[in-house]
Amino acid sequence: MQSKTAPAIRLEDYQPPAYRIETVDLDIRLDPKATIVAAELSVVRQPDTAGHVPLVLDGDNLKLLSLEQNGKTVPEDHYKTSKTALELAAPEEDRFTLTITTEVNPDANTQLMGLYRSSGTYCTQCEADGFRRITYFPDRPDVLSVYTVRLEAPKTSCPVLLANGNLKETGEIAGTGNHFAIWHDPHPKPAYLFALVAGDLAKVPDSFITASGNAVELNIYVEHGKEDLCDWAMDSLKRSMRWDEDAFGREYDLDVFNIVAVSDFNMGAMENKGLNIFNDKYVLADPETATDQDYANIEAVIAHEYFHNWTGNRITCRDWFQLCLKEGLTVFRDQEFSADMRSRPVKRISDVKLLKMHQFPEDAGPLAHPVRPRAYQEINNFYTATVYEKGAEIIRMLKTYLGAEDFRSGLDLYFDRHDGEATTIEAFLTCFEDATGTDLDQFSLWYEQAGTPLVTADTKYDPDQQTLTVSLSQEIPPLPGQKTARPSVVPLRFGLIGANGQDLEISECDGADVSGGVLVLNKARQKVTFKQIPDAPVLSLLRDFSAPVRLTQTLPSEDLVFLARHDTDPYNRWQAVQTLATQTLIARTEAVQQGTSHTDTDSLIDVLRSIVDDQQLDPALKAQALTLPTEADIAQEIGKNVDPDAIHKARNNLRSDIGSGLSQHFRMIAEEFSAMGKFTPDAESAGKRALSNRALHYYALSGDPSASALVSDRFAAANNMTDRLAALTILVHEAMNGSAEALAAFRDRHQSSALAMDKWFMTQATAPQDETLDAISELMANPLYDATNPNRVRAVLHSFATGNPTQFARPDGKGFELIAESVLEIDKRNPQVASRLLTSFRSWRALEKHRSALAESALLRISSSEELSRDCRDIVDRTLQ
Ligand code: B3K
Ligand code: ZN
Repeated sequence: MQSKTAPAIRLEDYQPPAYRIETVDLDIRLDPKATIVAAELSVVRQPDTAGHVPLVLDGDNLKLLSLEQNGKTVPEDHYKTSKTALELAAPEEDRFTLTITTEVNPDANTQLMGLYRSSGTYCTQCEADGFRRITYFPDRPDVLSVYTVRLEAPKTSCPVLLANGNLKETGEIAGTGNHFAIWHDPHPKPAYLFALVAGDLAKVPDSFITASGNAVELNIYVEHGKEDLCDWAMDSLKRSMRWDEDAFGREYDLDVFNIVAVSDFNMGAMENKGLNIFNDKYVLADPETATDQDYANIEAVIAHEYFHNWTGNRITCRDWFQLCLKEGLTVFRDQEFSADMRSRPVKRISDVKLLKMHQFPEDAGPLAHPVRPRAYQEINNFYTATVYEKGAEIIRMLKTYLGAEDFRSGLDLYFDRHDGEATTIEAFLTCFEDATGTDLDQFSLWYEQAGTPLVTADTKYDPDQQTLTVSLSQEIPPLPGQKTARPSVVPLRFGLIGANGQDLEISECDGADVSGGVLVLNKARQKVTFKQIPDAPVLSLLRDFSAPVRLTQTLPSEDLVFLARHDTDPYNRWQAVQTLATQTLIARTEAVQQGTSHTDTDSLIDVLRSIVDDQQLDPALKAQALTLPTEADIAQEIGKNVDPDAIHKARNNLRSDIGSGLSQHFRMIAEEFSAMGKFTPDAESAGKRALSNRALHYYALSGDPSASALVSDRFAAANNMTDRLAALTILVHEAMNGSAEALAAFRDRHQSSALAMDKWFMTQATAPQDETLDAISELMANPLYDATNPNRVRAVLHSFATGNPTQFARPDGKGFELIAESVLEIDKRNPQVASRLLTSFRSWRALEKHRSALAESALLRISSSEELSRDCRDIVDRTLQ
């Protein structure tokens, strides 16, 4: 527990390990309260280690039972243990065997790091530093070892015994009721990829033949009775395996690939070699309990963990500062996979929405950090949107900048050159430099500089010269502790659109490389002149969101309307609608604050009408275009002195105006799709449901007296969770007649499914009414709520703090107090879940004075606790700094 800030770990202090561990032989006898772990390590001193230094092994909360070196008990004066380490006096030999026996208590492990039990099943989580809670070990990603694991447990309670790699042997131990399994993983790996699972689980088997003809056994393990919920996950796994062969030439490399779904898990899933462990939320699905979004998430997370087999496992990180090496690249790969499986533009829009919702505020607030941080207090706090999502954007920019073919050659070289290694961002970029001859020095600034660059673009057309001049600039707004940022390489995909809506051919241009429709901005200020342009075109810039920047472009609103109607780039067409809506919402927020009447919205409604009427447009895209920026998006745009109530009011008014302005359109769409028949989870059907439910929501706000009955009917008639939850959300969030009955009906129908009930919790926790705060206390007292389960905590508290801006930032301070109290309470058991919840305060300084003072006092209350975990101490200190 930390009452003061601990010294930071710094990238510049990196030292290679003094000892390597070639092989690890684990013999684990499982017991709920006293599991015995015997670890035999073959230790090798590194030749370049200066002199003989002690061997320091990490440990956390371990009970040491015995320690032997080359089969002999180590005398007590040859080693010492502390809370965090075992230090063995400098050994004489260059190679020796160390046998360590420790005892751990899985049932007492509430942190869900190391070895713990979830609903009676033993499972592990070792990334980033959980292995040290199982045995003493150099728990760092650059120590790679070959593991052999023997597991022993009672056969009746633990018929399933799993570890990484291939199964070598199984057997029974006569007279004990115990059985054992021996697993061997031939691929050297760091300790964070170790995993074991033991319990009474059902197996859903399948198989896959790799491109080279190797047969791979695939299994998904779940609680008994949930076998039927695994079809989609298995299908996603097989598609991921094939796709990685086709798109990146990467094949699977073991005889078996196991996935286990557990119900208590701190995050989404974990890529342990050959034995992925998942939060069951990202495995289990059927139409009755999972939404279209759940199906899409399962597909993406299954793919993500599978893709780590190459980007993360075969090639791992030298140290945790390089986390984005595996995470950014793997997110990019899973995004591309989903784009190929679904609609590419819709996938891109939803990825960018998530980036702007999570990463942009992080990058603009006190928790901002470079994609490759230079220092950390607690590495588990760096599994952030910046490392993951901005990290993926950097990879995408690299591809845009180099072109698809050169990108692929660089990546092939990376796989070839670094297979089996723990490496760095520099080594990764060098592969692209070597493969293509491009200097990536300036490009590499993306990894070093925190903050979202602000790009401005100003266009001037000269009819006499027939030129279009674009004046561009880039800068990163100042961040505490960061030197003035240097201009980076910003690839801006663009088009010049003529009056007929078609892109112009570009024949001549000065001031930038614009080949392949990408304008490369690499100076602080840059003037680009397009020549031989007979009529003034409209510049469509940052197409496909080709760089993670904020773009300010001086476009008259008629040009925005033009782009919203005609841009051939679906992302920018969507963005134009968003920009129009944002401008309207900001003006309306100001009007609410000043008590004046609000601005005209006819042009926005006309644009939305043309989108609804466009027969060519994919329903999923229409649904995206009809979705207004969230209240959090608007707050972010406003940036300071934020009044969440004014934003809420302004957005509600606009939604009602759109609803009544287009009520007949919405009614028609809602009715047209309501009889879609049998549920299928494909992207096309999901898109139709999204549009239908969006239309239903607007129609509910139209003021039409029949709307409420239509929503209630939809709720009652829904044959799938997507439609049922959409109708429930409308009823509850709009406080409509029938909402209490619908909530009761939902609970009665779904109370046996914890994952479905999370949606019930979340719907109520995000209801924007004042009563929600009391409702939350009731939800937390509900027998179906479990404060020790991370999914339940996220469904109630996290969704309240991040998805209910007016109630979280209530002017009486009770929303902040609820979350502060909860953080302190959860922190005692599970610091990772607590510190994640605590990050919901990150934008507190942008709030108006009264609310920011309330947030500050809630934060100070957390900070004054003497008992804080390192995880929460780190976040609260940075949030307040
Ligand atoms: N690598 C894990 C995340 C581990 C989080 C540790 N606090 C899941 C993933 O990114 O695939
Ligand atoms: Zn990952």
